[in-house]
Amino acid sequence: QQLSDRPDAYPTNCQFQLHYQPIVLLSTGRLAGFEALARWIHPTQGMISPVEFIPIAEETGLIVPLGWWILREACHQMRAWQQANGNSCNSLTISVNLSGKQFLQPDLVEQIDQILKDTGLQASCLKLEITESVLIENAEAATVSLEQLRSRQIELSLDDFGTGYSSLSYLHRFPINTLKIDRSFVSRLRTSGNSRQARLPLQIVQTIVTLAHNLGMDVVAEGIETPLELEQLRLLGCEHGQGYLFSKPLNAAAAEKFIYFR
Ligand code: G
Ligand code: G
Ligand code: MN
Ligand code: NA
Repeated sequence: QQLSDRPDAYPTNCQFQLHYQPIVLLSTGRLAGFEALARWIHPTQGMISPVEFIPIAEETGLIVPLGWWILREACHQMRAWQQANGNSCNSLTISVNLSGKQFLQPDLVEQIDQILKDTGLQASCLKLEITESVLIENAEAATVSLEQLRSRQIELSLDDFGTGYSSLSYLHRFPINTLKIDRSFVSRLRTSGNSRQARLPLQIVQTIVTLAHNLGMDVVAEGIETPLELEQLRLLGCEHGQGYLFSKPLNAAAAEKFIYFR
């Protein structure tokens, strides 16, 4: 048995932790789920951002066992929250980022099946976040894997939308449920005024939302920081959002409180 199959085989001084950022329904502000975000708590350097260690883990291949540990931990945590709440929050989703290398593993679907089985989490509560570049560079294989995941009712999100190739010709081929608008587009909504230039950010987001809806996808806006951004996104019909306006990523104990007061 591989180490990646056995989280209990990790030392208790494991330096990785997951934080959880709430994703809310913009119309009501209610909690829809969380995005799991990895943190490396280094004994001397303190918290190291995934922006630093994920690329290194990718290069060394460590992302694969680390990625399975992250997925297992996130599924286990969500199932534990559901059980602790008498299953009243069974419709909450847990979103987990998959790196390109992890997504392209030949045993991807088997690993995910095993993790769902072991943790007891319903497939429809799991949402996998994949970036568009991974899908576009590996379109054939990606389509097969995505379809296998969808046939299990696992949800699929396209992460950081708008920052990569945004190959519109490919987008309709992938069975994606949710499009996540990158926070760079959301933060540009902060500019105000009525000039053509000032309205451009709003029009870009509107175009993305319309595109997603026409393809049967719902939309999560990332990085919402101000009430003005929230209001504009609501008016544009964007269903879900996450960002510091609602909450920063929280450790498990703090995230659990968010469930109680949802
Ligand atoms: O959480 P922020 O907290 O700094 O995350 C920064 C970036 O790291 C994001 O682009 C996010 O997608 C990525 N990231 C965070 N956690 C994970 C993870 O568990 N796996 C992968 N592949 N990427 C992650
Ligand atoms: O997967 P991804 O690239 O989308 O990861 C989300 C990243 O965005 C994480 O690093 C998270 O800490 C960060 N983040 C979440 N909400 C906000 C926000 O409101 N503002 C900013 N600047 N960053 C955010
Ligand atoms: Mn993400
Ligand atoms: Na993103």
